[in-house]
Formats: sequence, structure tokens, C-alpha cells
Amino acid sequence: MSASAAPQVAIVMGSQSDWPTMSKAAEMLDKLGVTYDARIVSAHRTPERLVEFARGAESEGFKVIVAGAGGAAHLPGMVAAMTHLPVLGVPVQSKALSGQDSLLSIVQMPAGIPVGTLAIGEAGAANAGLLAAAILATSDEALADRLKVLRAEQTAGVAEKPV
Ligand code: RP5
Repeated sequence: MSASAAPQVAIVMGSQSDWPTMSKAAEMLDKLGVTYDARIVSAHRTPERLVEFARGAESEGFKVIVAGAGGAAHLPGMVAAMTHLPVLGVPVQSKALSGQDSLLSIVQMPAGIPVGTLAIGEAGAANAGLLAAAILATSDEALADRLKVLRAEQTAGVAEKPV
């Protein structure tokens, strides 16, 4: 696949069990007409797949990476360590600690290796999709217009009074 035909965003997650959360990022990208590829890449269970993905992400043509994981959530930080592409981290809500563990694992990166960390769970995943689109929109006017329309629709959908 040539770089120009490649998906713009990579959505990676530590487990199949993360997909119900991470699919919210995919839904947002679908809405905005942004191409993506979703993959399971576990920092712990498939470390070699992780290295291969992170080292090859730029040459695959990706522009932004959305990485979600739960618990001891090393995936976003490890990906960020091996690529200069922007990495957006989504803390998946864990069973034992409700995602507090995921959040702290992802957000507390040392200076020099940034991960843009979103909220725990589905809201974070949806916002990661939106933020990935916003990053791409800085050099894509048509996408910027679609983002503005989405925001306007969201605003128009808020009633003045509760029912
Ligand atoms: C992490 O462990 C994954 O990101 C997932 O959130 C969590 C649990 O994984 P499973 O045991 O459900 O595969 O690596």
C-alpha cells in the first residue's frame, strides 16, 4: 500500500476486550471521514508485535496513533518511545480499579516522551478520535469544515430546557 493510500490514524489496543471502548474512537473517525486501521497490539502479550508496529508506523503512512489499554497500561508510552508521531492515550476502564490504574500508567510520562492522555473509558476514546481528527485538520481544510459542522450539530442538539 502506498503512503498516500494508507489509513491516516492507527487505533491500537492491548486486548480484544478493549474494543468496546476503543470502537468509540473509530465511530468518531467514521463520522468525520477519517481513515483508520484498528489492531490489537499488547505491550505484555505481544511485545514483538508492538515493536514492529511502533517502528513501522511512520513508514506505513500513519499520521496519528490512538493507543488504548487498561490496568498496567504500558502500550501508549511504549509506542510513543518508538515513534515521533503524535500518540493519544486512552485509559480503558479496568475491573479492579475502575481505570485509575490505566490513567496513572498512561498519563505520568517522563519529560521527553509525550502521550496526550484522554479521559478514562468511552468518553476518552471518543475524544481521542476527535483530537486525532483535529490534528489532521490542521493541514486538511475539508476535514476542518467537517469538524466545525459536527460541533455546530452538537450545539444545536442541546435543548434549552430539560424535559
Ligand atoms: C491490558 O489488559 C489490556 O489493554 C486490557 O485492558 C487489560 C485486560 O486484558 P484481557 O485480560 O481482557 O485480555 O493489557
